[in-house]
Amino acid sequence: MKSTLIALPLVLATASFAAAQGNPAATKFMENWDLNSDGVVTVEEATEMRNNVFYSFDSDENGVIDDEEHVMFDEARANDIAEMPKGPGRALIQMIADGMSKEANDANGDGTVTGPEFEAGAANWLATVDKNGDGVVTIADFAM
Ligand SMILES: [Ca+2]
Ligand SMILES: [Ca+2]
Ligand SMILES: [Ca+2]
Repeated sequence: MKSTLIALPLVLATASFAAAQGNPAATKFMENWDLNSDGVVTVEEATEMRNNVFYSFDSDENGVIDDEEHVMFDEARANDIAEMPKGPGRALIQMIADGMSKEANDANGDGTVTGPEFEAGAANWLATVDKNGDGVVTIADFAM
């Protein structure tokens, strides 16, 4: 059983709902994806984290996430969404999770997702979270 904390480490059981930003999902996203803790998630950091996610779900390590492996990956993301209280936090997790779906990353439409396909999706995925369009994700992008 793969840990969902590896897939989407932003949703932890210890999430503080008293977070100053008022959105626990945003706080957790920054804590886990801002690898060097400078308050900014760059495309490089997003790429590295997505690689970690990819390899944690490529169970047989053949460089491809196939349908069987996607079952577990989809389940892990669904669990993370279900754990969030309804509201902006859940909507945010949904958006982030959708960006890691097979549909979003199977660039050549052959039904599986390769490491390079998943990695190439990082920039577009980050752009969907980057609401103010400055090319990086900061806590400011989560103001709602
Ligand atoms: Ca950073
Ligand atoms: Ca595989
Ligand atoms: Ca931004």
